[in-house]
Amino acid sequence: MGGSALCGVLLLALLLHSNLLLSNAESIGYGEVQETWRGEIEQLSWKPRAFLIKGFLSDEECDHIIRMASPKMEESVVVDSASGTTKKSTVRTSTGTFFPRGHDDVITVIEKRVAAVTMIPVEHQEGLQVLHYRDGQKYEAHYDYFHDPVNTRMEAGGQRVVTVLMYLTTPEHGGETVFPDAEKKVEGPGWSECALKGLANKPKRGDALMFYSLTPDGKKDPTSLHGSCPTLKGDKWSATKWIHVAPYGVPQKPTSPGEVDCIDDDSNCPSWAHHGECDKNPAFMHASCKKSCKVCGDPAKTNTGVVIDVPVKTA
Ligand SMILES: O=C(O)CCC(=O)C(=O)O
Repeated sequence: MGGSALCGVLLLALLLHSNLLLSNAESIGYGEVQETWRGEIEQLSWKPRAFLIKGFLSDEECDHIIRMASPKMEESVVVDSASGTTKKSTVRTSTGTFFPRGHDDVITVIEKRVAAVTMIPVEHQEGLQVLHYRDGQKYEAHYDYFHDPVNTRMEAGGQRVVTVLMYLTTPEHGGETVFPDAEKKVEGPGWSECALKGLANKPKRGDALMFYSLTPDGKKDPTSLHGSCPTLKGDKWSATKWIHVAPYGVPQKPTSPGEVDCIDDDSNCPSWAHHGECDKNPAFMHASCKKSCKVCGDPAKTNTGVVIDVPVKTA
């Protein structure tokens, strides 16, 4: 075979190979992953299983999330293990807000990218939690997996398996995400005192930290204990995706024939309604949690025109 013919064959093989990669990427998840994002992933630790994904978000995506979140920020809450409901806590002093899955086009694209890197369908993701820390604000070490039976119900997605923590800004000092019980620790200059107590990662705008809360055999991984060190200089903004072992937010079935139009689309609606989300976030809640918000049968209240949670599709 002549040189140019050989080149042609090699080129064809390369094209076929890249098409194969593309079609694999498009079919990840129950829905479609239309973009073919490629990035650099650095393995940070085996215990916990933690990876740094460099350049996961663009500057425009970081700015979009901060711009959307800024007017909605409130004092952060944590989940109460005994009841499974949320409560204010001193362990988390940041402010925060939350966007339901599929909130807008930018968030939808990011969710598909999270599905691609975790290889877990979008339908297993919770909404997007956005946090803002400054002036020493922190999040004490905690586990992302649940300890209570309420939040681990299979209808609620079961246990959280993996977290993708995206950094939207680069604080000047502090604000590291720290794993105090990891098998190795960071050392050397440049880390805050808190970060030196464990394995730590410095927030860098656009990067994402992916770590598993469960071991490969499905057990809770105690080395996934983590927190946010105090942000000592500058501002830290982060956006978190918690991903469950099963689809999260599966539509609830009506309880009687008379309730056909009066249902909650998400098993978390009663808890959200209990915490005042019907008033704080009416556009989403009146569309998705009609039963819990008691807005059934009033088209003025239910036809909000907002993008609501991505419906669960079967494979
Ligand atoms: O912002 C951080 O570095 C930690 C956030 C966190 O622990 C969480 O969202 O579960």
